[in-house]
Amino acid sequence: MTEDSAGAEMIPEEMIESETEQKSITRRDFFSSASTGVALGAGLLLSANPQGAWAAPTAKSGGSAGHAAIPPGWSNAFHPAATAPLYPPRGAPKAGEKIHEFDIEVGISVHEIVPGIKIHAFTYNGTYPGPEIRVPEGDWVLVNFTNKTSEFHTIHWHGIVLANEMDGVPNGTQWGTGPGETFKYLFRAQPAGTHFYHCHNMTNLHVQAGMFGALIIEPRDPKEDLVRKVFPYEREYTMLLSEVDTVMVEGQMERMMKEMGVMQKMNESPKLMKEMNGGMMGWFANKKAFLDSVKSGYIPPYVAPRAGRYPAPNFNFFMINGRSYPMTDEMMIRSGENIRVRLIGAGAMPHYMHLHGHDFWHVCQDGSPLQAPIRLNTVPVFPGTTTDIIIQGTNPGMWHFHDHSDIASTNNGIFPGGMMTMLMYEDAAQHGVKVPEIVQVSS
Ligand SMILES: [Cu+2]
Repeated sequence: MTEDSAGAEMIPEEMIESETEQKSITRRDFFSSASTGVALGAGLLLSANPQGAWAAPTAKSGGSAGHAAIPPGWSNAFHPAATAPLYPPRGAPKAGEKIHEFDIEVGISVHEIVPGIKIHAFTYNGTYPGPEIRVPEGDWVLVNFTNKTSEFHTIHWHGIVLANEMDGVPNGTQWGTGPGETFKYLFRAQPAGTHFYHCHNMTNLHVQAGMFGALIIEPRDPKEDLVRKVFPYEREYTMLLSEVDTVMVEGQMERMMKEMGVMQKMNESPKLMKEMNGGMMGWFANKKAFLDSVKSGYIPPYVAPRAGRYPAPNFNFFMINGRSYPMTDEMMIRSGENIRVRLIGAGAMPHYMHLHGHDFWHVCQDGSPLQAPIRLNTVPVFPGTTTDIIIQGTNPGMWHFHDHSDIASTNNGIFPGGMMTMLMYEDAAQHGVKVPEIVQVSS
């Protein structure tokens, strides 16, 4: 425990799930019968399959891509209707359609970023980040979301084309899910590709505190996956990129516990929340109500912030899947192998992921295959975007893969650390390359 996390003692022990007691996601897959009991209103019919226009590759990928501008076999014709949903986003599961059911609970956990640095976290099922959800396109996803904290939370399904009521925007598409409440999210998994989910309440705190996770939608027919056709691969890695100001998170978690009583009262009465009309939390019925309040003396919190309440974050830890170097997981590869890496900009800062000793292919953006893959050695991953790359095993060794923004290569300002991992060749020795096993924590 560091001085930075001095607020930790303020949180009652019973609120905290031990990091060793993390619950795994439970999953039940079933097919819909006529009585699913979850209806979303009338369905919207679409007559065309917009992805049907995607031309199939015409040639087999012929070995190494070499210096070709575009890998052989890549063909992704532009289609003006391609952003129309493949399946109607509204409506309920019909008989015979598959439903993947998940139970997700948000609780408070202690999360260790690197040895010696622990923070209190809001976690989906006890892990930071939350569990990866992976489903085929077109199937239904049913998530029973239960809140075991004293705060309001939601789950926003980022990049998913779904019914408006399922979008997870608190006081927008739903009331925030309050203490002890359960909200059922039901949506079709579409479009295929790399996506993620996160809390949409007080995102500056809640996302830093751990409320995000990967949502991977597999193509209905994996054999028709353009990426896989051109770059056959067996192994893939998902990397959620984010950062945290540990001082801010600990301070605000402490404050949250102090306000617990008021929050619970508001939860008992959404009406009360409306009546308060911005008096406490800054929620207004509409723009006019907000402007009227300002005219009659209401001072928005950003005008005169109470000391220490909303400090701009000063990020001091930069993470891949919730851990900083040297605790990040390595990527494994063999000579001649393709691996797919799904990079997700889950935090608030851009990151510039750079691979040593290789070029790679940027193949998908925000889930969709690009018009043509782009050959790069550094790819920017902006907040809210996802970027899929293919790394080809062409240069045995141990290679750095990291955010090239130098501030993100530190832990609390000390190099090396942060958003860094290694591409490790399993067959390096067979190729005469000696790969050292070194862990460095200071320079
Ligand atoms: Cu939240």
